[in-house]
Amino acid sequence: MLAVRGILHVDMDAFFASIEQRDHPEYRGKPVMVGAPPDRRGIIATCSYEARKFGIHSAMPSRTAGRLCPHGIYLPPDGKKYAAESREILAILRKFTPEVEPVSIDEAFLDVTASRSVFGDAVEIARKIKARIFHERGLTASVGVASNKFLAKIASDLNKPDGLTVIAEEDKEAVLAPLSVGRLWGVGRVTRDALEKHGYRTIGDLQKADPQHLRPLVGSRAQHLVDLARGKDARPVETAVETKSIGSEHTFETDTDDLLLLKRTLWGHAEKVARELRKQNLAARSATLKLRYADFATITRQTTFAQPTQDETALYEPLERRLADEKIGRRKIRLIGLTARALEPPSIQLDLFDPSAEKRRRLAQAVDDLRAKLGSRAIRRLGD
Ligand code: TTP
Ligand code: MG
Repeated sequence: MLAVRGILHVDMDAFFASIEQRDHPEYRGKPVMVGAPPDRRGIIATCSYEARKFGIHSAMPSRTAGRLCPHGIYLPPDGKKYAAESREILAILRKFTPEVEPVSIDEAFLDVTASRSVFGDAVEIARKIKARIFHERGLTASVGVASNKFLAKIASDLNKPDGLTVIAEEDKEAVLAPLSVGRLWGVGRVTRDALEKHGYRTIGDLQKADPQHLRPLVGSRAQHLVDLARGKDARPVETAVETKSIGSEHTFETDTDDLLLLKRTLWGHAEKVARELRKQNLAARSATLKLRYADFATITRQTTFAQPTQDETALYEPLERRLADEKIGRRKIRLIGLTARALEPPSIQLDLFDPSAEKRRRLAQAVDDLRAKLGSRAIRRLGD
């Protein structure tokens, strides 16, 4: 028999509000609403758990919230800050497996089936993820652990905030049974009303149902819904990379034809981009060199790597050759840039075939960690 999959669902607690409480200690322990102000039209995006005791929730009109909790703290959303936080959290998740599927700004699925031999069983990995998010980002997450996506998502919601909930294979039907049919994927208000009208109120009611009897209500989805109700869901975690490219560029104070200066600047870009790739745990399949001449004419030159890389030397060398091909000297350069493209989670297996790449990766990671601790000027690698 195939081993049971290890699927995690990670969902941050009161995400926008928790970030504000982290950044403003004076808001901690208090009802915090993020969204439109209480005296204006508009809604609350989310609120802290302290505010939920007043009956406030996401998508509630701000004026209603204002009546329920007049002395609460009302803050405008800072979308940029939340998106940046989301990327930091995803980077932590990708340390445990490349199989990460971001679902929204504060939630993701992970398939840790193959990571278990490295990090411990799925529950242990869930614990480690929660601890890292807490220590590195100062935020709490709720994590669900199960054998598939549907169950993991149900699980992460069962003990919020700061929860870690496991749904074991042998318990899955019993855990699902009391929940409303509205919790099943694909069951919106209309389908739920139709099901309830015919006596299917809980998931337990559907577990016993004959798909033939459901067909008039939900059509071709009948069998699928009964499977879900019984905790069966074969959908894979779909790895997607939302960052399309990572780049760095520099405009010189005065236009230059100094090849050494151009190369040194390009190396600086390669270092910066490689560091960001490692931070986001991504590797590039290709990279481009961008040159803008004094007359603003702009060219790009692309290189494709034999293997996806997050290594500065690998990024730099082919582009240095492209730069040399450009016969700098006839026209001066105004800007030079380097962009890593076609990003994907690095393949651990591929690295194993090239031990020197893996060694360089580890050295680079160690340098990054030290730099983060000591400040970027504190340590320089040979050749910097
Ligand atoms: P959720 O995960 O639904 O909510 P949450 O993280 O605030 O709280 P919980 O502990 O229950 O998970 O959504 C994540 C973020 O998305 C949330 O912080 C704000 C934003 N959001 C909206 O802007 N509008 C909405 O209607 C919802 C539901 C969320
Ligand atoms: Mg959340």
